Parts: sequence; C-alpha cells; structure tokens
Amino acid sequence: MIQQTLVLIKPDGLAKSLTGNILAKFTETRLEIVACKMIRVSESLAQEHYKFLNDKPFFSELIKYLQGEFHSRKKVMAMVYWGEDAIGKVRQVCGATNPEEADPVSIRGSYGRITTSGVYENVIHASSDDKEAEREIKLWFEPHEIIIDCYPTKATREVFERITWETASV
Ligand code: IDP
Ligand code: MG
Repeated sequence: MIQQTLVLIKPDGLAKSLTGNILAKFTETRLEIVACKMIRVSESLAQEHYKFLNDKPFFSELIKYLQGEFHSRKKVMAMVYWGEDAIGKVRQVCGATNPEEADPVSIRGSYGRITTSGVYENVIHASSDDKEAEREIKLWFEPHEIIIDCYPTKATREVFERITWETASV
C-alpha cells in the first residue's frame, strides 16, 4: 500500500549533526521525500504532537526535549516520506522507542541515548500507523508545502497579514 509518514529529526539529532547519517540510512527504504522544512517548535505544537502521552510522568520533559530546551539550537527538521509501505519501512530503520533496546544498526540504536534525568533522546520521530501519520502530517505541514496530493484539500479565501521580503531579489 502506498503511504506517507511524518519523520522528525529531533533537536539531539540536529545538535549532533546527524542529518546526513539519518538521511543515508533512509535511502535504503527507497522512499521519496515529498516535504521538508526546519521548524522552531512552539510549546503548543509540541503538546499537540504528543497529546496522547500527556498523562505520562515524562510528558513535561518530553515537551521541553522536542522544543530543543536541552540543546543549543531550538529546531526540528520535519519531513514527509512517501511510497510503498512507508510507515513500516521508516519505523524499521528508525528502531525501537527505547534507544538501549533498539536494534544497534537502526537510527535510534546507533545514535540515541537515555539521559541521566531519564529522557529518551532517540534522535527521530516516525508515525506509527496511517491514522497517526494523517494527524501528524496535517499538524506539521500545510497542503502547499507537500509536493504530492496526499489528502483531500479545499480552497479557502482568508484575509491575513503576512511577512514578506522588504526588497525584491537583485
Ligand atoms: P515512538 O516515538 O517510538 O512512537 P512513543 O511511545 O510514541 O514512541 O513515545 C513518544 C516519545 O516519548 C518517544 O520517542 C520518546 O522520546 C518518549 N518516551 C516514550 N517512552 C518513554 C519513557 O518511558 N521514558 C522517557 N521517554 C519516553
Ligand atoms: Mg509514537
């Protein structure tokens, strides 16, 4: 089945300069990147992303972690991978949630760690099923940021202010 899935390179993966290594590991899936951007993650976005874990004892640390509070740069790289069985293939390369238990050749097994305060710094996020992928992709991306039509869209007419370049390109 053709699927799309959300992948986030979390702040630890970016702070450790692992983007190239992570993308290289994903090339073996032969999936296609159909969207990609760098994001400063707000508290509300982090809380919405992980809302199903909000009763866990590690929730507040997890929100700080995703926002980059424990790393020098507050940023996350968000991507959509697309292709045959994308969700399972990406999860396979990603590895288990606990980096100590993850397959050592997986991304989390190779690069993840558990901090002394118990945060699983597991380098990346990957959607775990179709429903989660749809919710997460729609949370992190607008339709125009994705180069394929993965979910139905509708035209809207809204009036709002936006920031633009002060001068034209030369
Ligand atoms: P997943 O990322 O493999 O889908 P989830 O259960 O959805 O795992 O958990 C989301 C994130 O919450 C994990 O990636 C990890 O960063 C963190 N997390 C999950 N379980 C624990 C835990 O027991 N201790 C600390 N952090 C955890
Ligand atoms: Mg999950």
